[in-house]
Amino acid sequence: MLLPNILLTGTPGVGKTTLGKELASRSGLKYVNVGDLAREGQLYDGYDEEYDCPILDEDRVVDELENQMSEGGVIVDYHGCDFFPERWFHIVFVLKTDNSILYKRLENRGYNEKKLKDNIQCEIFQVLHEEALASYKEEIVHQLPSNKPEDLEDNINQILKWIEHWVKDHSS
Ligand code: DAT
Repeated sequence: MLLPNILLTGTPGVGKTTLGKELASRSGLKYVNVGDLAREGQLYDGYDEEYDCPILDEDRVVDELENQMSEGGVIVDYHGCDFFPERWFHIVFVLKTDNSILYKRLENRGYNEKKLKDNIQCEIFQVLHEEALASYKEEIVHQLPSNKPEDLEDNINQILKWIEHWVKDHSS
């Protein structure tokens, strides 16, 4: 059976991991967290002193994922999306969270002032939405609200329905 690949993107803290894991367990699709994948495989290329974090080796991440992406049925979670091959994804969801809610979530994560400010600005200026629109066809890019538990439930149900339709359309 053919299964679609789904990209979940958005500013850190908007709820990609929460949605991705729950969606995977309810759809049977595989969940891949690119941050975890990079950490496990040390897929890094240098260190960013300003942001105090390793720099992702995007080419190695793409190589690492290529086989499973061509098989299909993968949910990818990352706060960036312009380096994945466009052909990988059948649909792209950009999660959105209100600033005050996102601020609290990131504060709880122990982010320092600079990291907090940069991430809130990233959300205000819709950086990931712009990046998604610049990297994928407009008609496959969708924004999803991600403020409260009911949003999570709505998003899961909406995506499960979309998967069901996609599978029906691609069987025969
Ligand atoms: P991300 O993977 O985008 O960095 P996350 O899934 O780790 O984000 O979520 C960050 C925090 O927000 C975490 O404590 C769970 C919470 N959260 C996620 N989605 C939510 C929602 N729809 N309603 C309330 N809290 C949510």
